[in-house]
Amino acid sequence: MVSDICKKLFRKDISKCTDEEVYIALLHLVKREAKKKEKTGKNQKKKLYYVSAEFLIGRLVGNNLINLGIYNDIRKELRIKGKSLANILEREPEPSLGNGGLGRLAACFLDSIATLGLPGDGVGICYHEGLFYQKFKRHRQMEYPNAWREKRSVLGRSVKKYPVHFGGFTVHAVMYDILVTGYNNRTNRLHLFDLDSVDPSIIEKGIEFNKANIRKNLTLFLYPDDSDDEGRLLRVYQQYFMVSAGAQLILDEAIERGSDLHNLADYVAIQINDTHPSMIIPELIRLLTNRGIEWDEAVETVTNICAYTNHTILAEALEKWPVDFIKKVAPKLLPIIQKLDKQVREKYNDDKLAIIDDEKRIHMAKMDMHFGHSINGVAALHTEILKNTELKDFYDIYPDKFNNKTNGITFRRWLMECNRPLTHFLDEVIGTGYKNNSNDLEKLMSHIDEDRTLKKILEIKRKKKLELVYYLRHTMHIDVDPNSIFDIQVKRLHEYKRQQLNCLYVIKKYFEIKRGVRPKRKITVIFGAKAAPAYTIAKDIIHLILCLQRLIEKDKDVKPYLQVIMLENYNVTLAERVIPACDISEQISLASQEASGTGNMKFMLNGAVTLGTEDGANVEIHQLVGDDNIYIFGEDSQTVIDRYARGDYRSRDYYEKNPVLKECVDFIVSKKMLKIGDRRNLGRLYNELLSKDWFMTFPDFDDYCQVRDKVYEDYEDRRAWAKKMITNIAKAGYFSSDRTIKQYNEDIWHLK
Ligand code: 26Q
Repeated sequence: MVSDICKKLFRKDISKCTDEEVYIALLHLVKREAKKKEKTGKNQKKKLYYVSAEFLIGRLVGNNLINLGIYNDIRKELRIKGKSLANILEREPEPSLGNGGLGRLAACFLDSIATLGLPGDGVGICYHEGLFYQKFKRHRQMEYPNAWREKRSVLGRSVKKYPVHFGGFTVHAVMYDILVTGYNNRTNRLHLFDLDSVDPSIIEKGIEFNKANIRKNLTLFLYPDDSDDEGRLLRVYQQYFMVSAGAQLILDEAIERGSDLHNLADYVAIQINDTHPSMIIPELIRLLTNRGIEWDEAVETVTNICAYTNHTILAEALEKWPVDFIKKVAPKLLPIIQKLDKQVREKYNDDKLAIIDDEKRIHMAKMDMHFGHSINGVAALHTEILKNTELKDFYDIYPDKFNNKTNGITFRRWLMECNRPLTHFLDEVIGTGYKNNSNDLEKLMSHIDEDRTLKKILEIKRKKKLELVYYLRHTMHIDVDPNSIFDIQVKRLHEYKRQQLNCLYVIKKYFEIKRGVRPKRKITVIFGAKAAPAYTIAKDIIHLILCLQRLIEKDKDVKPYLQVIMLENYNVTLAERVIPACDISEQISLASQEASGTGNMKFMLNGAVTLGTEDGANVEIHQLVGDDNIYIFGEDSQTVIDRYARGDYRSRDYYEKNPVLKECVDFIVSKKMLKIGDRRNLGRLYNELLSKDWFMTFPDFDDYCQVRDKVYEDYEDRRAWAKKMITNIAKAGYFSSDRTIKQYNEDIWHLK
């Protein structure tokens, strides 16, 4: 198949083609085959639009080959011609069009929507540069542009263009499409909007650029911060650009499918991925009233179409835009939002429920909750916290709108693509049914006492560890002992995720080893994380990790027993290498703070055992695998929530009462550390922990250390450990995003 395309494109036999040429041929092949599975036309009535500022899709060619069912054939075809498919796929740049969990979830959802054969497209922004490329220099994070678009890529320019009216000027959004293949099923699309006038030459040092020139910078960067203030206005421009073009597309397509706009809710469902696309609500009301629909009817229709997902309880992530921003960016929306606010105030006469507060800020989530028909959290605990605490006022007036949709992951990428040995083994032992019905993984439980199965599962883990060792050796020039325990924490860097707690344990181990108390087996602690460029403490934590890495590497006494690695530029591609090689999955957020987590699910599916708090989806993992197959530590969410409410946490009290903890914390600013690192960074982090420790690492420290030591002890009983691995894999079926999407469809979208 590829051979024919090579002949046509390059007029030579595939064996004479370069890898680059074969890659181009694969792009052609994938697009051609995917298009054959598109279902357009009038026979489909209702369609879903998943609107999101982020789609962290990762590399697509290999994934498409799997979903199209031709991966093995192509691999064989290439092998006969002396080509390695795996090597060729390495050539693809990763589209990193997201920050982390929320963006990756959107990508998993598109895969599942197509796999279930549902009509549903993504709508987003075609950033030129994905999330910044991270490098380490002098033990610090440096940020660089991360271009991913090439002349020939998975991206295709469409003929569709939509005007977007900003205050004072109009631009034209151009639509680009990426084909989204379902596994043995239909093809949908991801529509990404771009602006022709955007100009990459305005990029200055690193990822700095002129934030004022909207025509030149609008879609240049994925705005990388979940925390800082700079560029907030640009972010609002991006959001309005996306939803205005998206809303026009949605209406056009609905009319094409036969809607007269009065019955739009029978033709369209919109899922609003956190508050980033919330302006689609007033924008749709605007467009409908412009086209002759009465105000009340327009509001009711839009309410019936839109549904909102909340991904976080962190106050700083709940978007509140100043009225002046909207006046500047989308002046036509302001009167609409004001009218909606007035309606809410008249009905409820309660400031807490109002959309616009007394500081003239627009609460996007509040608009979503009043003028959408569904509000969902992303894991059982998260939804309960929303109902009882964060969004309680809204739960009181709209109890029926609230529902939970525990997150999931696509098994195509996070098992079949990234762990082929495990996939083959499962095929052999339980058949291939689990690929369409993930609950079939449970069948593995009936093999849990077989020596062969236990041996095999350990072998597969070893193989994936060796692959990672090889990769780290050849790309990052790091030597890792494959016989060591791989203890891994990879995720965005954020204080609430508590990479700093992991560091405190590392320091404690370091002291023990120095004193001659050595672990039975070497421990390799692996981190991977990007910090928002303006998030100072997060960057200080990266500095701490890199300093520890260096310190231990240079210490002859400690090095044989302990290694710390901070992976550079952690992204989806690297995740696919790291996760299958993991023994212990660190999911140690402060209870109540991690809405769900999805990395936890990916690790579990690949046979890692979780060391975690009762937070997010960890709670559900715990329930599924039982006490013997997960390691839980720390205070529970209610204790944490109550302590926040009392406001009486004083980290210094813990520090003063606990000499072991004190020794570890003090080490951050010890002579040894200051010889490697910078006093400003390490001192700031030390002070932050002592004077604030907002995410309460100290109260969990003792328990964490004890439980983590127990994990290492248990690891030595290889047979018992293999059973834990098997149980985790067998119970991971629940976390397929196919299940999540079925639930969204049954409860919210109602697509046929
Ligand atoms: C908001 C305002 C201004 C600038 C940036 C932002 C912003 C950007 C990104 C706020 C939040 C995000 C991303 C949030 C996110 O990734 N949340 C994660 O979502 C996952 C999928 O549901 C969950 O599993 C994680 O627990 C949650 O942290």
